[in-house]
Amino acid sequence: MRNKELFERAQLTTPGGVNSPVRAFRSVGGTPRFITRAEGPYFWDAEGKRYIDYIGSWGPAIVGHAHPAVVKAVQTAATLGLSFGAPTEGEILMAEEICKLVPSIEQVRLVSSGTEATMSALRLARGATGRDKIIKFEGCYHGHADALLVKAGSGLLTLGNPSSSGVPADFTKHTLVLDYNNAQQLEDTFKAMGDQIACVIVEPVAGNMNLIKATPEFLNTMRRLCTEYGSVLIFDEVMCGFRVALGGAQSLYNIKPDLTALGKVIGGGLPVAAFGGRADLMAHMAPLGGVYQAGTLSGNPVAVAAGLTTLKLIQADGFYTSLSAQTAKLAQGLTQIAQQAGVSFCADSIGGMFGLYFADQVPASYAAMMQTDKDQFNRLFHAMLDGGVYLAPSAFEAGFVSAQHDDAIIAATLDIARTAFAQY
Ligand code: KE4
Repeated sequence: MRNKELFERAQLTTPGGVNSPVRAFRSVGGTPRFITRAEGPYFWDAEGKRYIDYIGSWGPAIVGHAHPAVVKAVQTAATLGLSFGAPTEGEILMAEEICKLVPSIEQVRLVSSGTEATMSALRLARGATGRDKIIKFEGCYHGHADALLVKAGSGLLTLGNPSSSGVPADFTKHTLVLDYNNAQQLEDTFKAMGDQIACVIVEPVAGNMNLIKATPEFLNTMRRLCTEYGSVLIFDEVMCGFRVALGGAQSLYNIKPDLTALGKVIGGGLPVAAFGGRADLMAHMAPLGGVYQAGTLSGNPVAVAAGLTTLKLIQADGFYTSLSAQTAKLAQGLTQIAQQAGVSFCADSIGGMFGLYFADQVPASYAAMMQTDKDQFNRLFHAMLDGGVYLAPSAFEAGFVSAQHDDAIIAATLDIARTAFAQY
């Protein structure tokens, strides 16, 4: 009852009772769980029920919730003051760590959200090239900057509202929305207007229309065309950065973007995001150049303490080998259980990210993803929730595993899934 009471009360003062739409359970139905605390792979709701958590705050909790080292770093930083609005050594250490781990990033600017990171990268690409047109892909979500809220995935797709109201047509007339994993269409578009394209922005591993991996051909074509036409290639690694590999998706595909947007993991759960890349591009940023961007809490010392500690922890030997193995175990186990129950279902994973699909094969495009059975997903979601497993509350979101999801946790999850699929 307490969740229900809290949800009713929350709606009196906050639209939909939530501070981010996907949390409202609109896509899956039912009452959102109000979380009181989290530790390792678990979190607890206001009724004291424990869940195995596969959201991990949508990616940040990669080392597990309330990791002692991260909490200690935050506590120590907080005693020294919460925010100064002046440069700190911690921001240098953070920038150096990001540049070390993501070699395509020669210079980086810290911001407070993924939206700020992609919005700033877009403005930089337009400022540096003097061009207006941008290319994004249907089903990819890059935060809620106006120019990008066109057939975005994530919350908007979940709400069945492929583009946001309140965004004037003028703000999106330069945004071309193409099909993810369609290299030929990209080729044709550049042939037609490549000299007008400021940038291409892409999730190299898409996680906002559920999980879809880019094909190497798609990304290599993008890289070649951007180089040929002088357009900026922006990899939005807010979700997949430090999630699929230590060097992000770009290290797996061995492709060097011109700019990268980062977030989530680099804040370890506190508000840190970043954009960065080629030094010649970043030199356009104020106060050096004419592209303006600013932020009161950019590089906040307490948030940087959480992020820096997390970045150190993920560099432990074998961290991603183990994380990838555990995530694959989950995906393969769920697929096996569903197929034994005669349910048309499959799952995929990469690094610490996974996708669940009520379909015969893993979708490779937005159109294929939209063909998956959303109602069947919603049934699974609630059966798992009742059993104590918290999946993303939408058929169009990816799932996340932490370093604390050990064999016992995966086995417990699969036991609950066995019961769930038996009801199909
Ligand atoms: P934020 O502004 O939410 O920090 O980041 C926006 C963003 C940018 N780029 C990518 C690839 C992202 O996945 C996101 C945010 N992801 C969603 C998860 N689907 C955040 C969850 C939410 O909207 O509440």
